[in-house]
Amino acid sequence: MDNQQLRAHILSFSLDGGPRGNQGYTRVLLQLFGYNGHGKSSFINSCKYVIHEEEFIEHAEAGERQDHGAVTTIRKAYKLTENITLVDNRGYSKENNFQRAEIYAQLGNFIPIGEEVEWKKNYSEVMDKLEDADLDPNYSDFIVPILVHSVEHILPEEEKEEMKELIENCYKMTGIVPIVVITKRERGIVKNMKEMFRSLGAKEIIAIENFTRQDHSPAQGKTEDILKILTKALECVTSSLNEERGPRAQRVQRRKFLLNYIYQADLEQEKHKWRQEEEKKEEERKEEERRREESRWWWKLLTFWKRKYNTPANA
Ligand SMILES: Nc1nc2c(ncn2[C@@H]2O[C@H](COP(=O)(O)OP(=O)(O)OP(=O)(O)O)[C@@H](O)[C@H]2O)c(=O)[nH]1
Ligand SMILES: [Mg+2]
Repeated sequence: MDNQQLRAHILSFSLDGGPRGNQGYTRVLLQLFGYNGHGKSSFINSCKYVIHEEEFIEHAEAGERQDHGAVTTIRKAYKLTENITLVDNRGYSKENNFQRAEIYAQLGNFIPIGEEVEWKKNYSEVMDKLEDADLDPNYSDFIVPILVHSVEHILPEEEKEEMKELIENCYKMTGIVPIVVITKRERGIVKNMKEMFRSLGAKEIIAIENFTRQDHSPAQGKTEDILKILTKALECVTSSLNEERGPRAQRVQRRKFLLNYIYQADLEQEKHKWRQEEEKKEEERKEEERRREESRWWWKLLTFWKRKYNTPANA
């Protein structure tokens, strides 16, 4: 298919086309996630540009912060077509387990769209947030996760295991292996990055160059890559809807996984605190021992000098 045909296919996509109908889903939600500054917001602008616009518009604010913090902090939805919406989730840097739980909650749509995402630090804070969101549960969004990763960020060995777990858990939360979008393709070796993600369990990996405020001159190749990602995402939806999905039962299953994850994160944090306290106590005990040893030493020295100089000369 050429770009025009791909565009037409995306614009006319409907959830009702399969043999089992839409199974209760009314829209496709493309959930973007990934590290801060890797190009999630730019990807949204690129999608809007290639689907609709004559001119480039920055719908989602994109940029870089001096302190490497997140530019996007509010979880926002951008309607792409009648049936497809993109969600710009809050990016992360080096997350702890509670931040991860919130990423999973964002991915599974357990956190309302349109709200500021503040990373929570403990069990009760995360649980409060989830319970508030559960007042109005959403069963009708078909979620396709899209992991956005810059080719510039080569993962150190210790982060690879975490990324693998993230990909696996993302599948558990959505039923779909995330599509990996490698951004800034001209700034690194795409082949190596693709191999790395494949070794971590990713199946669909597409490298792109986003349209940005600085560079948005029309380019067939760039447009095609972005249309390919959207087409891939819709293929996932179609093939998934050929199977029985059961949105409600799935949501219950995912909620269980999430609660268990938060519980484990809490246990981990408690263990970590306990270990830190034990280490502190051990340090204090050693310090006390050292002080006692020192004072014993001084006492011995004092006794020695006393004996030596207090002894009468004629004794
Ligand atoms: N050259 C190039 N620059 C890009 C590309 N994608 C994004 N950028 C630039 O990278 C910077 C960060 O992009 P954003 O889209 O704001 O990244 P983000 O993932 O939304 O970041 P947060 O909201 O902070 O999590 C911006 O200056 C973009 O112009 C790309 O494919 N190529
Ligand atoms: Mg952003």
